[in-house]
Amino acid sequence: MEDFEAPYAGIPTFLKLPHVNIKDIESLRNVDIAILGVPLDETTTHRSGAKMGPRAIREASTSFSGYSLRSKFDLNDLTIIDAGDVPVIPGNVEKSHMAIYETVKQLVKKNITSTLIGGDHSITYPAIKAHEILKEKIGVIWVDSHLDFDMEYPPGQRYSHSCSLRRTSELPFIDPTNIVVIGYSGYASHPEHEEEVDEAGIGMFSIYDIREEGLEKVAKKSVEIATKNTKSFYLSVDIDVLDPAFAPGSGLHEPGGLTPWELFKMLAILGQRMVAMDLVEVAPPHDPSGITASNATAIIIEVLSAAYAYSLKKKE
Ligand SMILES: [Mn+2]
Repeated sequence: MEDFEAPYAGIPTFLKLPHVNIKDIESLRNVDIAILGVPLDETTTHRSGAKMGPRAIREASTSFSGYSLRSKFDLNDLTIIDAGDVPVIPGNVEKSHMAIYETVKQLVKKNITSTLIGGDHSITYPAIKAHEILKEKIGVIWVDSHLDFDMEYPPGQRYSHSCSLRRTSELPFIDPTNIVVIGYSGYASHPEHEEEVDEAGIGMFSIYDIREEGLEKVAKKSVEIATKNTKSFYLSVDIDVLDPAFAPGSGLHEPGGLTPWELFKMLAILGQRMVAMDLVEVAPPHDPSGITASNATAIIIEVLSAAYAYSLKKKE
């Protein structure tokens, strides 16, 4: 019998990688990267469906090899696993966030590159909080067409996807001057949102800054900000930074977003110095052709390949 499996056959783990249950992570040795699904969208404030994101992205990813022509790097040369999903509790954001925090903490402890697939953007805060065990400052690069900087939204909700950057900026090991938001476009926001981000000392490159200053310049400046007095940064990518033409399956459309080409080019620079990443807000019920899930897969491959091509080159 041929040792061949069609892309659409078999169990669809991410890139058809081996599945290791996150409960067995303690026994793992020498793993470079763990893919972790976070099927949670309880805090979505517009269109829901992001809890189905991990499964859709895994399925889309079965058509990808794991090679990035851009970075000339093949992820299959690393020890990379699909660690399954964080055991979230439907309807219970607090317990679900605690589960994300505990799971990512285990990966950080073992020096494994966490790669989270959301889920809504609320998952990023507990994932970043898990890095407190490093006992050092880290930066944050937030690629998103929204600022996610509400104090509470809706009223009384402090841990929704609209507040995740605000909560992140309050963490004691994150200096707000090491945070940068890239891709803000503003149709869903109000002028005071920008002022609040600015007053907090957070860097911001809007969609207009990217087009005026150029992708590479913005990416390099962002890395400089995030790594000033830190060794590394957490990279969070909200799929809605892409124009809705390329990512119809998101929780909230922002017309006038980036093209995949622009985003991938930028991520090849941003990916180089990141310590962990997430890709959030893919909502498959609004993604009839599957293009959003395919772009999400490419984003993950571009970031991880850029990170490892860079770190292995540095070691040489
Ligand atoms: Mn977001």
